[in-house]
Amino acid sequence: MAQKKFYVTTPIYYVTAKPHLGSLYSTLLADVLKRWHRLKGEKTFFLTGTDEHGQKIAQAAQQVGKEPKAFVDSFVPAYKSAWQMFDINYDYFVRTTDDYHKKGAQYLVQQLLDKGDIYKDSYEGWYCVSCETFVTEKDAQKGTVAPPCPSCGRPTIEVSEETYFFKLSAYQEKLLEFYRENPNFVAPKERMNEMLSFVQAGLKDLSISRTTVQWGIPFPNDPKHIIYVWVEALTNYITAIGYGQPNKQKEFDLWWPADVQILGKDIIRFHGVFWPAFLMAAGLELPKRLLVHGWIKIDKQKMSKSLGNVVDPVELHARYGTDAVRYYLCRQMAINQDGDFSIGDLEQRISSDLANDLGNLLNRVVTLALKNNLVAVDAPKTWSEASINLRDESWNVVEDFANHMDDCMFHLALTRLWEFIHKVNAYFHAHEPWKLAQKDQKLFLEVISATCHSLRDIAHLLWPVMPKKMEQLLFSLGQNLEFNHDTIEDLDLCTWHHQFKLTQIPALFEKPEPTKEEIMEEKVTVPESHITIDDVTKVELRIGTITECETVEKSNKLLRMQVDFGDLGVRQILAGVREYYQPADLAGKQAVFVTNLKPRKMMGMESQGMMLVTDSEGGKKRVVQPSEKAPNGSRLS
Ligand code: ME8
Repeated sequence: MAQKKFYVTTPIYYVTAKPHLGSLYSTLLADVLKRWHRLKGEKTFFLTGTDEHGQKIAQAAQQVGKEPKAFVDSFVPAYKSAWQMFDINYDYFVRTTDDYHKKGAQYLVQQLLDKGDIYKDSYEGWYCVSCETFVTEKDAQKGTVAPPCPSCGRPTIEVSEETYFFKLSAYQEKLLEFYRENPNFVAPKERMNEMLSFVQAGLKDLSISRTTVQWGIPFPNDPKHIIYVWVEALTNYITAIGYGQPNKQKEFDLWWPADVQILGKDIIRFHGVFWPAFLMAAGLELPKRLLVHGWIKIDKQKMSKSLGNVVDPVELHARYGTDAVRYYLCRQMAINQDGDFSIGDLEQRISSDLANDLGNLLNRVVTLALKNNLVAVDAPKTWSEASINLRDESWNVVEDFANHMDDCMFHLALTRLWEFIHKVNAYFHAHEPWKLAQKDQKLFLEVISATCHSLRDIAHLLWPVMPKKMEQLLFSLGQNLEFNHDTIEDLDLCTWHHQFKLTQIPALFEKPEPTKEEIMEEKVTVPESHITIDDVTKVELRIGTITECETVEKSNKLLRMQVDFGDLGVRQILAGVREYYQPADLAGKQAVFVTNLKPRKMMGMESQGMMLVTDSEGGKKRVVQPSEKAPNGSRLS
């Protein structure tokens, strides 16, 4: 069977500033996808780059008194070094000022001219320089002279110029037919619907050249015009792999069409409507899938260069390192939704998911084995029922994980994998292998081997997200990640017959040191003895269902719970009841919580509420529960 190919792209970024967390996010998703397909044995190609022409760049350059080319040149190294810092393993970096790109873009426009899909007329209307968009009458706010841009809200400018139009309206039906036949063309579904309604509302012909802007690629046979920046920018996805270059036809045929094109929801119209129409007109295949992700927000606002609220990936890297940030972005942000960036969440993920759940497990198994002089761990010939159950679970996990990854639902894949990591921890602890070492050598060896096998599977699956750390983990087990395989089956996951040669390595993940403010937060405040009714109504008491409950590493007091508050969402709450309850006693139960308490840090983790308990006989604390089941999130009064 011929090796499958996988071609993934990111948007090409406007180089008016250094990259920020939003640009890192799209680029990281492409890297994770590339690595996932590489892991499955496919031949992969990952393209990213920079969008360097147009009025926006020309204006930004002029403001700092630079020539546009010198201006863009000054930013490109910052992109390349940020991507390197985060182990972004792109195959090619396209710049739209590159010569082959200029020729390829002109070639595409020539195809549309030859087809008779372009005509000359004049454009009178508004233009948003920041989005490089013609704001049509349909989009404009009625009655405003120069309406704000419907996408970014900035003021538009009035434009009146001779222009070439592309007959976009002629493609309306063809596009609708294509969407109907390819319902998964855009993921997630909500975005597909958004695009459908835009096209159904009627498409107008699109202006595709400018005469009042010079910084761009000359229009074929009419250099007074430059090609509209979006037309040539979109073309990067094909020029970078050889389009318009006769000596690169084979390369182009190998990679095109793209398998996944990643973009943020701001630019879906360009990718989901204009781009397919250009490709149809040029007689080229359409990309197989557009993956449209939501915004990373700061304080509920989109993070963007122009709002000046951007998080610098370089600073995050300096404090938390490559893989922790990669993991956080993939796990915390649901791809189909906007997500708020928070240092608290990032640190909590590092402490609990990475350092506690994963790093400690590796450290414990290796330390314990080596302490008992077990360096080479052979797989036992027969396994006990508990180990077989764990192995069977690893089969399920690999299947579920693969389905989520193929679906580009990274957060779901990781959530599923962490359920397994919790199970491996539970298996390890339940066997108390530190006692077995003296009592039952055979079972001791079995527990060490089963844990190592589980860790081997976990490390392979996690490699696309945290490549360096997972290579270190595998090294500690005496395993290598080899890339001479053709299918995921060749990786021999979940087949528990491997031998491990253990080496102690430094802790995989360090818990972040709490900052001064966090230490202050942990202090208990003493309540005043009398309060007024206003004070009482200030306290929001609600019913929630504990959907997950688990112990907290190194704490003999705390239990960590996920609590469902209905419309308020699911929150993490820590409660000091471990002495009185096992996690299983509370999972699935309803209880009463204070839900408007300022989030507090405990053992480096954030608690987003407080569970009410009462004293009972023998000084035992008991959870306060409603006498009958109440809707999640309902308020007590
Ligand atoms: O639009 N959250 O470039 P651009 C998540 N040059 N992703 C974000 C983000 C945020 N807060 N902010 C930006 C352009 N992005 C054009 C693209 S492609 C042919 C031309 C990401 O520098 C997201 O992918 O404004 C968004 O679509 C892209 O950066 C916009 O980058």
